[in-house]
Amino acid sequence: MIKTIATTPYTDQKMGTAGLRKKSKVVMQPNYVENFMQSIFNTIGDLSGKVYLVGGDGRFYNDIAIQKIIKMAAANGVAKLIIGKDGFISTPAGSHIILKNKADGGFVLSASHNPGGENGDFGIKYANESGGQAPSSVTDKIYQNTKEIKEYKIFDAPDIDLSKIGTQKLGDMVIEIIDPVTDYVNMMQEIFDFEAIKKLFRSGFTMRFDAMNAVTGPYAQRIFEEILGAPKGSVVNFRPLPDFGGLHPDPNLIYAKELVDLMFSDKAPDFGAANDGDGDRNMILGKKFFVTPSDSLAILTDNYQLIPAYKKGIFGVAKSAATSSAVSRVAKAHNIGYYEVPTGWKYFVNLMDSNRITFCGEESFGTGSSHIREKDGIWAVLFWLNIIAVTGKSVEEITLEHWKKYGRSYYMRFDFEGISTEVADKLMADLEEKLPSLNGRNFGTYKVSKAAPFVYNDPVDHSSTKNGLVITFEDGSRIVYRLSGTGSSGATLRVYLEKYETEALLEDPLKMLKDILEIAMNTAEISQRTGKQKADVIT
Ligand code: VG1
Ligand code: CO
Repeated sequence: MIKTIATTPYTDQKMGTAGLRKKSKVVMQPNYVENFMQSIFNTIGDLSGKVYLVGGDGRFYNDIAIQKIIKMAAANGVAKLIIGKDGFISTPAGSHIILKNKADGGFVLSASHNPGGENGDFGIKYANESGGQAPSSVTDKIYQNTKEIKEYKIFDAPDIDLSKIGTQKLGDMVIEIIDPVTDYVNMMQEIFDFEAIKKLFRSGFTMRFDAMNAVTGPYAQRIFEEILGAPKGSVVNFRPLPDFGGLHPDPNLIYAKELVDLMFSDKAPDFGAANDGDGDRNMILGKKFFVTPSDSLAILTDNYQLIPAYKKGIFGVAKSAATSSAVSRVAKAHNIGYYEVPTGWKYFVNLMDSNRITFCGEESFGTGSSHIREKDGIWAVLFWLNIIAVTGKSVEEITLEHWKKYGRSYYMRFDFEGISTEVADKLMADLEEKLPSLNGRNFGTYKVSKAAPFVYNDPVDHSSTKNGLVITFEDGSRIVYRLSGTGSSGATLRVYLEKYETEALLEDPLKMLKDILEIAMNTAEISQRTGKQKADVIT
């Protein structure tokens, strides 16, 4: 019943910032998923006794890819698969299942915040036994394997029914179908003060959670409406759809438009939040008020004592280099460890495993803690609700008080999308060459204090990673340039800007960052090289 099928390699199966991410049509090519999965299995080696989690965000091709993975796992000698009912699991819930069951890893079928559907994107995130995504040292080996693969193994059997919770077998492999929501909900109840949040809703507090027709709908309905008592209808777009109902499930001011329009209208509820396709990103809004993810990380960290699971104390905190410096000031005030890593959650995993950090976050709407090894959208929403419940303050009040205490890092990100890879690579290479000559140079009132690539030396495994180019000015303002590693075609240049202010706390970020934006555009010759006068997406 086990078939060995001859295949030829694809040359593009390299994992990026967070797994393999491609156009759905690319993944639908013959043997594409099979080659990739076999390469992972080959890289792991002996699979006897091994247990893996499998599930996805429900996007187009989830159902087909998952059946291939199940049959290949059985053929390759995997002992057991734990699978979310109907093939669904959010990225954070998946990480939790891996840790809780001491599994050897997992596969989350998602292209995260990228659009779905036949003309959208598909992806596979590969986690190892840490519960976090495999490090580059491993993904490099897998990529090597994909370039040499000659055959794969697959079980010749009918599709497995994923709709019933319980245990079944395929050959010698055990398949356990689980409710993907229950364990996750229990974990959240252990972390946060649910009683305080229930009381908050009983007092008339209102919220809107937009699941963007992606995986977190069932989690959000269970937690916010059924358990915490938010009015029915508080969770919208709660049904996971293969094409996300045409939405782009990226929770930011542009793509979560319906939510943003409501929150900036006179009908705004007290609190608004959204998650991305696979449930690891979050956006936090108050009435007519938006909290940047960088500020959110700083505010959560500053308030850790209000949360039952953290009140006895936390280890340090980490952020990606591109994220604003806001949390660094909180770390200093609380006298806890502080780390800066390259973009991508996998770089936080060693820091969590070695008890160096408890919280971490990225400017790209990712926040989380060491309760799992992925960022966690619903966790961040509950953290905010818990703070609001205990302090009785609004999102805006909490944020303004934070700025008064610590100052404000005005922060924005500018994305230049759909650039040819050649142009983008050359822009970065030329800019890197130019950096040393910028040291000490004046741009108007801004003086460069340091211009260099960002290099991270992991204190745990001693690997070294270069990611992005950073220009720092004497007043602490910064420009970070890097190329996206999650796109499915062409290149996206991301330009991250920040400026620190202690007096003018209520200005328009674009106005505050206008001069730095001009310096960033000119220094990298963005318009000349890309033909774009302005960014395609600004967040
Ligand atoms: C983007 C973000 C990064 C995030 C990654 C995965 O990567 O910038 O911060 O970790 O997406 O997010 P890039 O390389 O395109 O900038 V998601 O929600 O996969 O899981
Ligand atoms: Co995601």
